[in-house]
Amino acid sequence: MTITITAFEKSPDGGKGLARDTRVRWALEEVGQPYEVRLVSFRAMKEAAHLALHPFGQIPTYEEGDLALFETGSIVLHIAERYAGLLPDDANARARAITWMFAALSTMEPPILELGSAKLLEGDKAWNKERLPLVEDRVRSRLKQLSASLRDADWLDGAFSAGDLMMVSVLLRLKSSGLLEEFPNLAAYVARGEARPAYKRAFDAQLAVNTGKPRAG
Ligand SMILES: N[C@@H](CCC(=O)N[C@@H](CS)C(=O)NCC(=O)O)C(=O)O
Repeated sequence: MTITITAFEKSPDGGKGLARDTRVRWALEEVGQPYEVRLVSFRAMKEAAHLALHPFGQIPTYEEGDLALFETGSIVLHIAERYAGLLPDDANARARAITWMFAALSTMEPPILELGSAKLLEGDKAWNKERLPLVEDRVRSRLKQLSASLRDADWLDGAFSAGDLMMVSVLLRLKSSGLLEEFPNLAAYVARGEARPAYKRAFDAQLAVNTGKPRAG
């Protein structure tokens, strides 16, 4: 059955891989499933056809036969449950990997997104100089806890899983902030994720859309 996802026709990040279709592409590459991409403009995302797939008018979406999904947490979990390669067989280890997916999305991502908004959308406000260090500290305190949990392991809980895929995807947003470098084990963890061949294929595919260059190979 053909899998089709949606992605930005032109990503605001110019192809740095921060648009969330990258994590879905990465999951599909990890499990070896081919997929098609329907590119959507900002205007089309708010029109009825796309809103029927995504009530909040965003990307990515995921279609497979009769199934249509939105929210990357749900999409990546679906891929991980349907295809082998992203979740361990052992039931408890599987539950822990899913827990890390939730941790990435509901504990780590919110303060990281808040930092992005504070820099990009509120940089010109008089109060931003006072607020920004507070927002940075909230991110730092989560990174410190995550760093203590990871210690010197390669991945969060044994073998690479959908939990790591989601966590690395979320942490990648901090790359230009300098915060990751304060926690060398986390910087190395993110680099390990980026070095995975499946991530590279996903990254290159979204970059090709944004630079107009066809995918190599
Ligand atoms: N929680 C959603 C967030 C989706 C999201 O924020 N998508 C962004 C692109 S990465 C988007 O479509 N932004 C355009 C908009 O909100 O109008 C998920 O994980 O799928």
